[in-house]
Amino acid sequence: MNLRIAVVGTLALYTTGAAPRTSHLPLPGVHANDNRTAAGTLHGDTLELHLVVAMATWRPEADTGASVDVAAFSEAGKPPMIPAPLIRVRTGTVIVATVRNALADSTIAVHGLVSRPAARNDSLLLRPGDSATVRFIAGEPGTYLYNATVGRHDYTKFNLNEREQLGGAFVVDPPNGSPPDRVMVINIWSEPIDSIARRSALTINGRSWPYDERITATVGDTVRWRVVNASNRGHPMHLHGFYYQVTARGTMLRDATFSPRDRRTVVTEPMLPFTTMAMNTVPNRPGNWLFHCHIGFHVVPEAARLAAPPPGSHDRMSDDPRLHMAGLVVGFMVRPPPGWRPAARLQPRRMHLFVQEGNRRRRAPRALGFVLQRGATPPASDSVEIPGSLLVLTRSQPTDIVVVNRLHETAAIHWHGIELESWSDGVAGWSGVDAAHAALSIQPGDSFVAHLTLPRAGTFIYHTHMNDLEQLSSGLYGAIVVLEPGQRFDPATDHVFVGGWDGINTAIPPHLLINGDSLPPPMQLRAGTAHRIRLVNIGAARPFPFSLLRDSMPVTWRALAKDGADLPAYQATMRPATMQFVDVGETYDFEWRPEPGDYLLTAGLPGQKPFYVQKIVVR
Ligand SMILES: [Cu+2]
Repeated sequence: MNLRIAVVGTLALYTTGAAPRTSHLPLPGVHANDNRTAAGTLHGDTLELHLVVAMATWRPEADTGASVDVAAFSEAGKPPMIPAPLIRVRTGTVIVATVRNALADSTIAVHGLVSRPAARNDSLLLRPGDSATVRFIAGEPGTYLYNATVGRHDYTKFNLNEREQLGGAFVVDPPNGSPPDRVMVINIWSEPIDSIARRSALTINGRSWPYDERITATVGDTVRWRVVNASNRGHPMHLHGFYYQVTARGTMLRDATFSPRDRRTVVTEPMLPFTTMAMNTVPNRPGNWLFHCHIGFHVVPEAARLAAPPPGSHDRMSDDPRLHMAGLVVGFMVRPPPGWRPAARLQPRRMHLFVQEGNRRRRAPRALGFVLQRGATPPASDSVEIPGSLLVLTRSQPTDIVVVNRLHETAAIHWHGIELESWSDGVAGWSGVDAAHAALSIQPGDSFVAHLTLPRAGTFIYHTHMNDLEQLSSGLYGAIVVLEPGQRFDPATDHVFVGGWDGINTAIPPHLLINGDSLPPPMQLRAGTAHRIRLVNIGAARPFPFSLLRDSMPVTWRALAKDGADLPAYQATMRPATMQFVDVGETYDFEWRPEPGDYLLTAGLPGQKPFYVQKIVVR
C-alpha cells in the first residue's frame, strides 16, 4: 500500500528536451484500434510502454473517405491509433510508461497514468519535444481510461474542444484474468462549420457506423463488453432486443464493481463524459440487433458524418442501413443455434396502428403521430395524437400490430425494450435473422405486421427508427404498458408521463413536452391508494430530471422498475421522489401512496426553472 502511494507521488520522474520534428511528408494514417491487443511489453510483473503523441491523418469512415488531421497516440515505432493504445494488465503489474510529445507547436497534458483508485486527476505536462517516464502500480481491477489533451483541460468543466483524439482504455484485470470480453471506446471529433452546423465524427473503436466492427455471437453465449466513453458528451447506450446487466461503472480514476444484488438490468444505460461500464448479456433470440447511443444527433447521417449528405439527400429515409444511420451504432449479429426455427404464433391479438400526419400546431415543422384504431373504423387520416396512442398490452399474449403507413414518406418503428423477434425490431434493411432478407421500411400506403410476444409486464416505448431527428421531434413516439394477464389499465391510478421534443430547429433549450404539453391542467388523484407513476424520456437528446414535490420537498416513493424490468425486491426501496435525470430511451416506474394535499410533478433542466409543472391535487 505504501508503495502505491509512493509511486502515485512520482508522476513526473524526469523530462528530457528534444527538438520537435518538422516534416513535409504526408502524415501517417491512423489505424482503428479494435482493443483486442494490449500495448507494451511485459517483463515479469512490469509492463514497459513507450507512447508518442504526434499528428496523423484519420479516416473514421471509409478507407478512402473523408479525413481529418488530429493529434493521436502511437506506441513508439508503430502506427498511430484511435482510440489510444489499449493499456491492459493484471492487478499488481508495475507500469513504466514513457510518453513523448512529438507535436511541433503544442504542450500536451497526459491524464490517467496513475495507480487506481486515485483521488486526483493529476496531469503530466509535456512541451513540444519533451518526454517523461512515469512508474506506477496498476491498482484495483476495473475499466478506466487515460487520455491527453492539447493544452490544459479542466475535467470539472464541460469542454467543447473536440478536435483531439487522445483517449484510450485502461483495463486492470483481476489476478487470474477476466473472462473473454470486448472493449469499445467512444471518441468524438467535432468542430463548428458555422454558428449552427458542426462537422463531426462519432466513433466506436475508431470508426463510425457502418465502417465499425460487427460484433457476432451465438444464441446462449454470454457476451461481455467494457464500454469506455472517452468523449466529453453523454451517451445513453441502448441495446435492441435484450436486457443487459450493468456489472460495474467507473471513471478515469476509480471503478465500482457491483455485487450481484446491486447489478442493474437495463436496455439503456446513460454514460456521462469520461465514464466506463462493464456489462454482459445473453442473447436468447437470433438476428441482427444494434447497440447504439440514443441521442438522435449521434446516430443520424446529417449530424454524425464527417462528410454530411447534401441537403435533400435521401440517405436518412433509405432502406440501406449503411445510409440511414451513422455514428455511434454497433451491429450485434446473433447467429441461431443449429436446428433453430421461429416459434409458432397461436391466435395473436391483432391491433391496427396508423402512422399519419395532421396540421402543424406548434414549433415542430410537422405534426406526425401514431394513432391506434379504436373500434371498427380506422381513425380520420389527419388525426394526430402526440405522444402516440398509449398501447396497453398483456404479458404472454401474442400480439400482432398492423402498422399502416399513411405518410407520404417511409416509416419504420422500433419497439424499444420489448424482447421480440428480430424481423419486427424496426431497423430498415437490418432487422431479421438473415441479413439478405432483412425487414424493409414501410412504404407510403403500405403496412407491416410487427409480431410481439411480450414476455414481461412493464413500461416500454415505441418510436420511429428512421429520419429520427425530424420524425421523432414531430411526434412519432409513444409509450407501451404491458400488464399482467387479468389486470386492467386504470387511468385513475396508473399515470404515464412521456417526455418528447417539439421540433429540433429551435434555440437552446429545445421545446420539451410531457404528454404533448408543457402546461397541463391539474390532475385529481385519490388519497389512500397506490398510484403507479411511469416516467419515459423519448426526446431527441438530453436527460429529463423529474421530481414529485410537496412544499418544494420531494415526497417519498417506491422504485418498482427500470426500462420495463421489475426491480428485485431488495432494490425496490423507498426513496426521495427526485430523479437527477431520466435519459433518452429510459423508463422508470414508481409506486406512490399519497396523503391528501397539493403536489407538483416537475421536469426541467438543471439550474433552470422547470419547463413542465403538473399540479396534482390529492383528496
Ligand atoms: Cu451519444
